[in-house]
Amino acid sequence: MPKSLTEAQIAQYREDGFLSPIPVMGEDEALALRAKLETIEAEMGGPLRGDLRHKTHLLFPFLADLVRHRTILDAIEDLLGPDILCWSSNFFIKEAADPAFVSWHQDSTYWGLSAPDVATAWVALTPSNAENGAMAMIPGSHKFDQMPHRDTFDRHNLLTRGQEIAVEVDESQAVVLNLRPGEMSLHHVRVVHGSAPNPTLDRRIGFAIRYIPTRLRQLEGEDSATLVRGEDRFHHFEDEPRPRIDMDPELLALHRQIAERNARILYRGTGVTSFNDPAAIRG
Ligand SMILES: O=C(O)CCC(=O)C(=O)O
Repeated sequence: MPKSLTEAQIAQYREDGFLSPIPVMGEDEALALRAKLETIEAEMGGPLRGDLRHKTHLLFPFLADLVRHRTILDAIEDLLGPDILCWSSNFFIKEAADPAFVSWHQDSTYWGLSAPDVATAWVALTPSNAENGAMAMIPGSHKFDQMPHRDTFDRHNLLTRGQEIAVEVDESQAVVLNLRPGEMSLHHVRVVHGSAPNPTLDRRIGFAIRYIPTRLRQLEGEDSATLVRGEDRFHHFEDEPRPRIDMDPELLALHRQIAERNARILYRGTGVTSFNDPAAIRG
């Protein structure tokens, strides 16, 4: 018996590789999260950059709560089962009138995980639509195997290596995911997706949360994750602590170590070793 999705929604996810939109919280609540982010940005003197966009739930209690949000986890449990790790999270922020974009790609390409059983909950903190560069998906493309990608390191490409699929994508099949603040989409780690720039006068902000079942392994080195539901009987990933205060100095040091280790996995073979490397700064 599913926790929150209907059997039809689960079947649609399995068929298309994504599901959208799913309400998570009220619009007011999502806009309050945006305001919280923007207060932090104002205090820090600008948008989060480099490793601060990676696993940001280890640095701020409001994001630690979001990755544990019951509505999100109920839907994830319907797709991945009861024992769930939050493996990662990333802010995808497109500024107003911003050339930043995301090329067609499969998430699985450089993540090093042992199986393609990974679901992303992409939570909208602003509207996300065809006008401001929402994600678009190619239905059914998650059923393909891993496809070849090439790195571009285009500085406007929000992906780590600016990677793009090295084969033709039939864009006429693309489905744009329209979200209101407080809604999420769910997508499979192998589905082909991307997004266009944001020419509008407001920012487009999404927080992408990557969930895995506890049985998965990291094949490319040591890794850590946050148990967010159920039990971890495998201990393939080191446990991560929950932040008590914003930018807790002890967690900041740990977060940096974790991010550097993750960067070595995600950038392997490129010479880049940190999200703070100039070649890795995006947006
Ligand atoms: O936010 C975007 O436009 C792209 C995000 C993305 O590729 C992802 O969450 O996997």
